[in-house]
Amino acid sequence: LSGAALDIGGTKIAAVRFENGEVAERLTEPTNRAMSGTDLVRSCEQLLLRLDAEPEGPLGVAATGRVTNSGLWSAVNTGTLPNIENLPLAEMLSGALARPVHVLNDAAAAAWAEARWGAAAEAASMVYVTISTGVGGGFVFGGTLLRSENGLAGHVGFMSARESDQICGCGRFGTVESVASGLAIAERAKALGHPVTTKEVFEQWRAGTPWAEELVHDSARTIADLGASLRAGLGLDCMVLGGSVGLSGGYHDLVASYLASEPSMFRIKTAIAAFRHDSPLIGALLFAEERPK
Ligand code: ADP
Ligand code: BMX
Repeated sequence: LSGAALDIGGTKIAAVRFENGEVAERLTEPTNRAMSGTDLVRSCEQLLLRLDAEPEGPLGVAATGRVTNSGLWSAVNTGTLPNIENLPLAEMLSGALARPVHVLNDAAAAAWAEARWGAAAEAASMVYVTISTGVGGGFVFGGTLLRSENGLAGHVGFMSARESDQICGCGRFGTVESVASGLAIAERAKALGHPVTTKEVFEQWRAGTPWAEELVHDSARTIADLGASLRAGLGLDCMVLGGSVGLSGGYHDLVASYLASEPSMFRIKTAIAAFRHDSPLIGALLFAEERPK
């Protein structure tokens, strides 16, 4: 794998140049969620030009939000990214950088990397779930990445969760994202009188602090429940966890422990993303290079 990839997340943007499967260079910057869509794309262009002034070959892009078949990029949770609506992301980037650009949803891209080469390489069917700023998902069945015309396929973060009593930024009541995501964990901590980062909530959880334990357990139980529901609905073999919350030490084991209390039929096998934080980048570049139908 050689070439460039861009990952636009709700918290950070990463641009990486791969050479023979290794990371040759990485540039990151925080995502300015209040920026206009055009300015956000411009800042991505600047990052990519710093990475590679004379680029060759396709650029793979993994972006938070939905990407329609006609290439329009929109936030689903407009509470997270209020200014991203119907932006022709691939067209804008390919025009500015003079190279072919292929855009996928970030979790769909990560699913592709993990299903092809990573933790689910042996599985006939899989879901990748990122627990990050939001909660996203991507499905690969028998070597095919699930996609839909409206770009919504895979958005498991907007399915229902029994632990949530909140209106989600997507407009739905009681979603997985509104209880399990990094942003939700920090917001819930603040509401309990603890205005700390999600990482600090996790540190408090590891130190045995009861309020933090409740929040981390609610998140992990929700993801376990989601995995069991997806297995019931789709018969999936494997759920791969990624994102900074999903990869946080001890989180995967907690999800697995909640799944252990499900009837065996619904106990989906779980794994930690083999490519860790780089799954979306690797999947986006691989997909851009191969362009499977
Ligand atoms: P993005 O959503 O931009 O793809 P990440 O996967 O890094 O980025 O997820 C960002 C979320 O993860 C934020 O809510 C952040 O507070 C949280 N986070 C970052 N590091 C940790 C950590 N070590 N443990 C738990 N949560 C973390
Ligand atoms: C949200 C949604 C998904 C995305 C997921 C993870 C938006 C802006 N994003 O559910 O498209 O896959 O978050 O994204 O509506 P991340 O930024 O948390 O990595």
